[in-house]
Amino acid sequence: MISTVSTTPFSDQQPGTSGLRKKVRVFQQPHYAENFVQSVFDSLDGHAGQTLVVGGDGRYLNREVIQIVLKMAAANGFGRALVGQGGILSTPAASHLIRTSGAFGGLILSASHNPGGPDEDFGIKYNVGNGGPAPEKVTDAIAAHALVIDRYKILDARDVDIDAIGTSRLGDMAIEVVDPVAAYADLMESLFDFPAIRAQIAGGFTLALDSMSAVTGPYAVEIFERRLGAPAGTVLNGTPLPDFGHHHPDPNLVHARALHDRMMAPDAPDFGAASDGDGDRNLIIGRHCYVTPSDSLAVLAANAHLAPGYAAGLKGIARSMPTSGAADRVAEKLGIPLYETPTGWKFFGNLLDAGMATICGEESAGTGSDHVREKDGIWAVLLWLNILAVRKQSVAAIMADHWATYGRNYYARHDYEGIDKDCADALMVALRGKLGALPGTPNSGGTVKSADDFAYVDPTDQSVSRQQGIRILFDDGSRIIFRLSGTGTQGATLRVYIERYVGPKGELALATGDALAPLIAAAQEVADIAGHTGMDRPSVIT
Ligand code: G16
Repeated sequence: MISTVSTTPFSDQQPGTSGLRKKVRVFQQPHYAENFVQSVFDSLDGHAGQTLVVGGDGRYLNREVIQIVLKMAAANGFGRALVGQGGILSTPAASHLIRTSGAFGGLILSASHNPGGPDEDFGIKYNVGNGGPAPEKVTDAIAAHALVIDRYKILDARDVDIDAIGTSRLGDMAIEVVDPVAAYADLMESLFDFPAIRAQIAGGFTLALDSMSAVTGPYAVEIFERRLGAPAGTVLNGTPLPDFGHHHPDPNLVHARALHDRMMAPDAPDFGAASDGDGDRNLIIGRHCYVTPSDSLAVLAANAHLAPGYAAGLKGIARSMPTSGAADRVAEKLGIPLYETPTGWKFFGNLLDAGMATICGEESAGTGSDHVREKDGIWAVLLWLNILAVRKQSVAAIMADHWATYGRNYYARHDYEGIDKDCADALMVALRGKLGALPGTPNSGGTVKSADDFAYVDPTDQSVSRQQGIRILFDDGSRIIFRLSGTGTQGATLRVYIERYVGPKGELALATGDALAPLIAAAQEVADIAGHTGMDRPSVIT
């Protein structure tokens, strides 16, 4: 029987950079998850009788919310739900499943790299039929519905068994519990030269892959240990845990410190990588060689043709605006277009659908291609391994060669976390207020060439997204960018992105902090970060 339950709106259900992310306790309020799920369904047109994909990264509350989603999907007229066994689907695997099943869309339950557990974070994200995150016009509609919602529909029914693979029914809706790993692993095998990678591993090439007790564990064990023959134990922290073992599943130099230290040790493996809560981010570290996400995008784009899935070359490269310009130089050399989008994978979907870009990437440790419509951590690791197997050089040698060819974009992101939201807003307002006066003025970073608030016009549908980050551009091509994170759940996080380009004949082996020191000082001078935030240094540098 379908119940129509009266409810009242919550004022805080506007999706951020990637869906709705809140503390678990916020989601545990009566009607909270239901309101948001109904607001998603109310924003859809034509979903009756269609397929919905449902899965998540296994974090605390995953299983409970899956039951709510299934009962509400049945009550709202979906014809079929595909659920990852145990409620597990990595974000890229969910994207693949949406695409291959012809689903109308999917609900992915994850707060990505944010920590999990009863006192930590949960999230719900809606992906559309191309497998990608809902574009802004959909998330705007969801936000509008959430503000006026007065009822939701849910089936009164027993919980569904999501642990046994097979089919069942929930009211008029069919439920299929599917293997979350196999089809995704097959997709990877179709793109990359598995025999070459397997041969290199058999020849003694060593790997350390940290799944951070999050969703990629089962995927990584299947692909790297079973299909590619890496020794058992290559995958570290490979069992998904609801609280990620009390860790923060964010593959950066702070939270993946153990992997970093192992890769810097005298007896380090040849290649190290980590992925995040829902498996879409990646961290790449060669022996004694950390690779920034922006550099990783550039190297992958420059060498993608070495992998069978990309042998025909790339149609274009897309990167988010704060991501360094390293990929731009690769695009220029390849004679293909480079697209600069706002932060958020959702902005790549149209370019990929239109066949304008093949590879996309972001400074926030995301890289991916047109094989799905999400960023994909394991994909990035496999493309690196394919390139290493063909070039038979170390990661450090490949980086040195890349910089000697294209020059080097020294790059760092400084995060000021947990600051008061009003203070963060005041900093951005003050900065916006002085943009017009900055060009031509000198500071520690050099002379400001131009300053603006990034706006994006999507070349496929002409939709416009404004206020996507403040850019201070210098005469020598250096940049400082300021924006507020859209994925946090507490206070505000100010992100300051700092970049300096040095040509192929310049100094290519500086320590990043030294190379960027004048620009770091300039960021403080221009934005008075310490004055606004009370912090004299960032909480995280990546
Ligand atoms: C999400 C988006 C990414 C974006 C990142 C950073 O990543 O999917 O496209 O780059 O947030 O967002 P922000 O700087 O606003 O915190 P994820 O991995 O959290 O889904």
